[in-house]
Amino acid sequence: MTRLSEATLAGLPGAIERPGYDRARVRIGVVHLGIGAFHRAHQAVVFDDALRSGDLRWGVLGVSLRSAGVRDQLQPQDGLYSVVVRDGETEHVRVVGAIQSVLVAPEGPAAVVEAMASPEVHIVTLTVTEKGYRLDPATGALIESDPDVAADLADLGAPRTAPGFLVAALAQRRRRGLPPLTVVSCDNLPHNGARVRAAVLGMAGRIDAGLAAWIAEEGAFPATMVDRIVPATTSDDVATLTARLGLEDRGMVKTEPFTQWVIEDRFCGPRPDFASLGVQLTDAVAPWEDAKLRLLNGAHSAMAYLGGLAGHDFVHQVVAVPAFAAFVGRLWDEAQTTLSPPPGLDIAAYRADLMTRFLNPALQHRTRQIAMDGSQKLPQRLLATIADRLAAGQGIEALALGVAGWIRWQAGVTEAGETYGIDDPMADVLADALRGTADPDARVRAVAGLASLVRAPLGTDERFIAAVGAGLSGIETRGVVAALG
Ligand code: NAI
Ligand code: CS2
Repeated sequence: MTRLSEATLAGLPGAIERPGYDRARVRIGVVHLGIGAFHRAHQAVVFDDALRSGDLRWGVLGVSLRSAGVRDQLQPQDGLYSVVVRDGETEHVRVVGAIQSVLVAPEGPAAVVEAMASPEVHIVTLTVTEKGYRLDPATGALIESDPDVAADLADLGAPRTAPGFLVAALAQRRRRGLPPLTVVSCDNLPHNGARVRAAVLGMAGRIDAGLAAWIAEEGAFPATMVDRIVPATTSDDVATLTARLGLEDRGMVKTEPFTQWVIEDRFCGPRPDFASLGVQLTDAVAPWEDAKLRLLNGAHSAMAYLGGLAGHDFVHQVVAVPAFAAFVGRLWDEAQTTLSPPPGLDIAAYRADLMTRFLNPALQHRTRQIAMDGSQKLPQRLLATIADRLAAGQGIEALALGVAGWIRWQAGVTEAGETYGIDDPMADVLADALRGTADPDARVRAVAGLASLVRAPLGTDERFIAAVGAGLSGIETRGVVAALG
């Protein structure tokens, strides 16, 4: 099948949106680490809008730190790919041209460092997943026992980790008398700017104190809140789009109409006119971040485990069940008392919008995809909320049931007997902790005792252990749906 490319772009059906600017004149101003689906549906679309506005400084060089998949999807397509926006029965397709090329870091780490050290590059964005920063989920410290972190600390000549590439590139820029970079984490982490800054300074400080001081003084690591539901693309998605375009686009992504990007107004160099592109610049990202991570992502994770165990493959199927929708409402009732909503955010309206987004059947958002990396997600999505509720002497029944669902998920078998793998960097640690536990209380204490997962003092709070234990006991003895209450 003929692929989407510069040569075939003009032949697309008329209704398909095209880049609309001369891609040959685009300069690369952004390097993105972690060229996955979310970047292509979110940040790259904003940079594409900047290019459409006539500011041709904002082309993107994508980098995968791990595999060649996306490079092999996009290179034959000259970097072009479709963003397929689905909302119920409606669909809109836009071909994005912002990504100029993709590098696969393990094939040539030096080329990635050189690209990041280019005088025309001012911004590095990242979506390397919560685990990609190599930080302890509970403490936020660099995991120096991580083999790749240890290798980077020993020799930055061929970096392996996101912090390693950032430090190597910043060192190269400093040697060449260039300004540092604005490093923009777009991962679902609280205080993501401070976290990536800590990872970079932690590594730089171990290598060259002067470099670390320069980065700390001159660099910028703005916090962000990012939001757009972007499920993993399936082969059926590609086939359906091929039928519509008459061309094959293996780099396509599917998403929803909603998109939001809130960025701390802290840059150390040039940037697009974000405000004109619908991006919210602020000096207070945390209230936006807390609301999104605790309401959207907290509900997502609780539904992924409880809904997945009950046999639901997709988010829209979970919330279509009244008992689950009511449970999500109770979880939000608990979570929202811990929030300080930013000006302009009406929590009741936000909750209603979230439920509408969850109910969108066209997204086909797999509960299994959300369930992955729970050890990296639950600290900010459920555990921090629980800690705040307990500190205020408030109940945590729904939140605790979400955690109980995650513990039960570790068994690797649904209530119908379907088995699945546990996709989590702490899967073995959790399996070892749970092995041989005799009852729900023992299972909860085994998990609560993992200091790199459950920050003190929550791990020894008997209220936490009792509430999660009650939830787990309900799931194990009465089943998920009955345990929902
Ligand atoms: P994806 O699976 O399409 O891409 C993940 C990217 O992260 C890949 O490039 C992969 O190579 C890289 N990666 C994974 N582990 C890594 C590691 N240890 N070190 C370096 N790179 C690593 O996933 P997608 O959908 O692009 O999501 C990525 C991240 O974006 C999420 O983890 C989340 O933090 C954020 N996000 C995702 C949303 C979504 O709906 N998909 C929405 C909002 C935020
Ligand atoms: C999801 C998020 O996979 C997951 O963990 O909860 O990727 C979610 O789709 C986004 O945060 C929505 O903005």
